[in-house]
Amino acid sequence: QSTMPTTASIQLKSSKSDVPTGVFINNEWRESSDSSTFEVLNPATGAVLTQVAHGKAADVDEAVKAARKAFKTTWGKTVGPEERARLLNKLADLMERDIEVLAELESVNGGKGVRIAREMDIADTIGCLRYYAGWAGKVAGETIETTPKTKLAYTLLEPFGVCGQIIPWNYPIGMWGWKVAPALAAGCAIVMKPSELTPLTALYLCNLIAEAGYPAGVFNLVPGLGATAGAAIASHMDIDKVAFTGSVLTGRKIMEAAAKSNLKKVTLELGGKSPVVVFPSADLEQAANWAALGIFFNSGQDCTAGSRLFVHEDVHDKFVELLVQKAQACAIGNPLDEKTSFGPLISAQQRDKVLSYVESGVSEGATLATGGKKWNADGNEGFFIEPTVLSNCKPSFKCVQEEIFGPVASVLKFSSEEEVLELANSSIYGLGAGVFTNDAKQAMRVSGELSAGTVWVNSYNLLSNAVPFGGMRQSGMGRELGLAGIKEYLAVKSVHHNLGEDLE
Ligand code: TXE
Repeated sequence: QSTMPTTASIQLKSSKSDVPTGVFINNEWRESSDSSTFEVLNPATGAVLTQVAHGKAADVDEAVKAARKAFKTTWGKTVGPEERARLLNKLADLMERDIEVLAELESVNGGKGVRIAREMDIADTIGCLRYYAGWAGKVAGETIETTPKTKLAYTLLEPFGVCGQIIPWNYPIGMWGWKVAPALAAGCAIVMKPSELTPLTALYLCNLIAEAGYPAGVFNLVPGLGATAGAAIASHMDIDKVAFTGSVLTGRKIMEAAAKSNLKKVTLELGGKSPVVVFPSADLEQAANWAALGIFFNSGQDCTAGSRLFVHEDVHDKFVELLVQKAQACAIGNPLDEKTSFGPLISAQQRDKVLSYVESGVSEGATLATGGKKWNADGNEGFFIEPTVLSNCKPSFKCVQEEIFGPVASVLKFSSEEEVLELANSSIYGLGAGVFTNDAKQAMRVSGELSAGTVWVNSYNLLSNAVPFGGMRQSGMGRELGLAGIKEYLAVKSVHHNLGEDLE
């Protein structure tokens, strides 16, 4: 716990990058209030990358004051929608300029294949900033007829105010973008806490926010732990809304803290145990490709991971054979290698949790069709595990019921549409679902019956910045992306305007 340097020099592929490691308030860097720090690791090697400032309640408090001031003065008073759009586009341009550093940093800290980080995570985030730049000033209220000639009623959509945003480690830049873009387009001010496991790209992006020309205090970043900085955001009396992505357990704590403090508005994007249903008429090769993407993309650390695979008995054995092939073909390796698409899990703890689910599946009677072990190249200490398929699973197994958040597909056999719908929908979660069939009527029927925030037909895990995303039941509340996403940052104000009725 030595005195914190304000930047760290991080070794990337062929050069080093200076990354700020402090608390970002009012477009300036500072140490945390008690000068404490926490360690950040490279999950592919287990090596310490740097120390980062450990923000506490006092830092969150300072950040909220800065955000409130910006909201009351510059940002909330004099900066109009066209300027908000220009700034978002400018920020997108700066991300594009620095895309290589960002991609390598995301790869080194998050364990993602660098090409995936560049072409998907970051490219999509740049798109998200531009998409919401387009909405700034275009989400309007309505005029409502009440009493003809004498009264006019209308609604205004006003920025919610100071928003807390707490994000996870599985898509550090992606979740940054989903939170920042709609909030800034709407005119809110932000106090964000990145995951303690992956703060580096969020820290780097602060400098781009200042360079883009955002007024001081519009965006503030307090790196820290959940129990310290995170809890302080959730229970702060002067934060108007908190947006969270992460586990159900933590989502519950955030709602509770919001309820016990100032009843701030809460939006939650939580976990999932998403079903993927393969009917006999499906193109099996395609179904296996998408299903493999659904469970192995991002090494399975994906809230919509298609982790419960229901396969019709007529095609079951063939499908499992194909899925095993796809699992074994995953490009596992050093994330900084352009070819790598399957990196390590984020931490030793996460890896051990995933392995314990594999063990429990096997002990309950599942067949380990492939994978299930740690994977280490050249004796490195990274947190890799092999892509894994557990077949012959039963609905009661723990590996079928609980979110694993790793590259483990649990395959179950079914015989009728009615039976599989019942099984697919019996989960506390309702985030994603997939259906593979070449029968168009069946596709309509089943996608209508699957209870999830997003249903994919003959594909999986495809997202668009223009299409709302979010969960049902314990997968969360509220929506991100699309028009629905910006509306979560706008409050409806109704104005009754009296034009002529006088009281006697
Ligand atoms: O998540 P947490 P963890 C699931 C996944 C994973 C499990 C545990 O199943 O195995 O969660 O991961 C902050 N008040 N998902 O422990 O705790 C924390 O600092 C306020 C699914 O890493 O939910 C981080 O910034 N904030 C998920 C963020 O919450 C708190 C993505 C997420 O961490 C807090 C990640 C508190 N009391 C994990 N405690 C998805 N839906 O994509 C922690 N945090």
